[in-house]
Amino acid sequence: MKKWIPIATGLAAGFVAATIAFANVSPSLTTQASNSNTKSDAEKVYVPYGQKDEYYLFDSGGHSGQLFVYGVPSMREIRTIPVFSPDPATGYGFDTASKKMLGGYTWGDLHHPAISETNGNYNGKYLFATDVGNSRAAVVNLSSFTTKDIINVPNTSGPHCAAFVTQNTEYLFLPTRFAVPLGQEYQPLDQYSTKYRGVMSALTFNESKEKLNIAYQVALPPWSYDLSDAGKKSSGDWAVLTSYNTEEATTTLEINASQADRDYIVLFNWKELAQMVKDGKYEEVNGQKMIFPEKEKGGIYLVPVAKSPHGVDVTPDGKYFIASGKLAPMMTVFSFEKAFKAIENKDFAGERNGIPILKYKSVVEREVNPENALGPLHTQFDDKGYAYTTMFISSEIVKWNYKTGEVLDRVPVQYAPGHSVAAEGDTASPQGKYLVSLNKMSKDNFLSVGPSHPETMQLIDISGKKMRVIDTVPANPEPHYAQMIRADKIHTINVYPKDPSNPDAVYKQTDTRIVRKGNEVHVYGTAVRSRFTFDHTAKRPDSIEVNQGDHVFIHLTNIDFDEDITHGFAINSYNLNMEVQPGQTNTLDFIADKAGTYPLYCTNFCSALHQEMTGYLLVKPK
Ligand code: CUK
Ligand code: CUA
Repeated sequence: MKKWIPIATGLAAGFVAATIAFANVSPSLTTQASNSNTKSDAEKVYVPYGQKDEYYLFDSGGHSGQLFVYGVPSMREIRTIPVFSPDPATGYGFDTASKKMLGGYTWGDLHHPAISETNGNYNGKYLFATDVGNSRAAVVNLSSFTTKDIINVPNTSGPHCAAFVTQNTEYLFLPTRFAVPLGQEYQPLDQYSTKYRGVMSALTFNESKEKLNIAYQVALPPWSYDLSDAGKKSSGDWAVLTSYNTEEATTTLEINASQADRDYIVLFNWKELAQMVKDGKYEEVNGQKMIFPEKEKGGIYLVPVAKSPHGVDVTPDGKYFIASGKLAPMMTVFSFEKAFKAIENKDFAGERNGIPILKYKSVVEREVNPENALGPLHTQFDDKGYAYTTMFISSEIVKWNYKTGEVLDRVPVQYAPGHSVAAEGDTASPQGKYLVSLNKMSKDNFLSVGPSHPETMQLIDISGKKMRVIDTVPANPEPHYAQMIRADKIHTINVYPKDPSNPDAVYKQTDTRIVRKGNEVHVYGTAVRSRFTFDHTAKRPDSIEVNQGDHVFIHLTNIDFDEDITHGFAINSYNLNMEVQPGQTNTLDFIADKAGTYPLYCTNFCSALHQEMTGYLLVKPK
């Protein structure tokens, strides 16, 4: 049993209550140690050689811009999927298609992954994600674990809370964390309340084209919109998001955005909003269809909530939404049914910016306030109807019954959990079994690597009455949200199928050729163990000769239709690398601006003769 010495110092600097909270949490460690179990913790996380994990965990890479894939329960990292930032190892952001997709950005901040859903359950086909850093959204194909499309979302700044999808992936909503003037034009901050907006965007996904589209946007008041979730079943047409800084402060938000006792949950009916757009009740703003709630009524309501909330999560039965207090030490359970009734009866307590405010009392179901639990952020669910809420400040997970408010168990985590993720824990059918706590600060869990410690993920067995931490692993910065899906729901391809319609693809060495069009040179080549062929008629088929200043396109097809035989392609001193997976065609284009002789080689070890898989790029001086 590990012995934890809580280190309050610095961890929750500024939170006076931190020490008290730790003092409260510590005794339960003893309870955990004496919680005898037939299987040891080591056995529970051990996946024997030759066997596979039961779940995939897709973990947000935060400000790395990437997505990390783990297996659960082994907690082994299997793959990094580059999404919003380049990845030199796979050549993502180097090859022509992914470079275009990244649009010149070399950084992203991926907070929330969301797996596509059918009837409120993960279908394992796609994963969506948003970039808070550069206001983008992306879609990852889960048959190849590759990013297929990235879209820039205008009129918005820092789409944080999403991606969250509706129960049949009709929409993907991106509410914004920062309010900005529409189109991000210059406006003095003194004009904040009148000229700034917090825009929420509704995106659709065209599966056959694997393309994201912006369907419409809503110009919400200039507040910060934080987390959000879509309804399920009886609340399936609705979605909720939390707001803060309804004070509309423009400086020192730490103090000024926490003045008012209440902020709001935004409750909206996305079907009604879509109908409004159909009926032309919108204005065109920078090419987008923008609904202005102060001009067109309907579809959006405000629910008062304890100040500066963070997460809001819909229960698996779709009946309630739970707001986590962040600053208020409680979880507030709201009833959709009550909200619908209040809307029907027009039982409003006024409005803000034209949006009706529902009465807190007419929507709230209960407030749950576990003793000394501080900083509730996010809630997940299991298969038995229990909720699990992360407590950032008191560093624990609280298990509770959202139908009765009864607190059932608490387990300390090390330290400061943001989100947690349970197996399919935000769907209509959570699996129970496992919960992973995504911790912001590890504090001495691992060998020292200097002043900044790695983050951690802690695997918690939630199958029994008592939660039990069974493993702790280091995590790359920075786990925000994650999604855990049953492994048998993911169907990956073994090789890329031949695509006769792709003009860049060459499937036979005898079809390889180099075509010149003015100063553009197109190389249609193949890679196969263990040689490149760029022009089969040439004296040296594995070398390319161009003139200085030529725009060179290398279209390379991996004709090893054999699982896991991936080739790479790099040109020495040209700062270029790309990858071609089995059966895949990929293009790299560059200006041959440096004259000289440059070896080219395969970067991915592919056979015993991998070292021999080389050639030359000869650039003839002008
Ligand atoms: S946020 Cu990071 S802890 Cu981006 Cu989901 Cu709450
Ligand atoms: Cu091909 Cu190494």
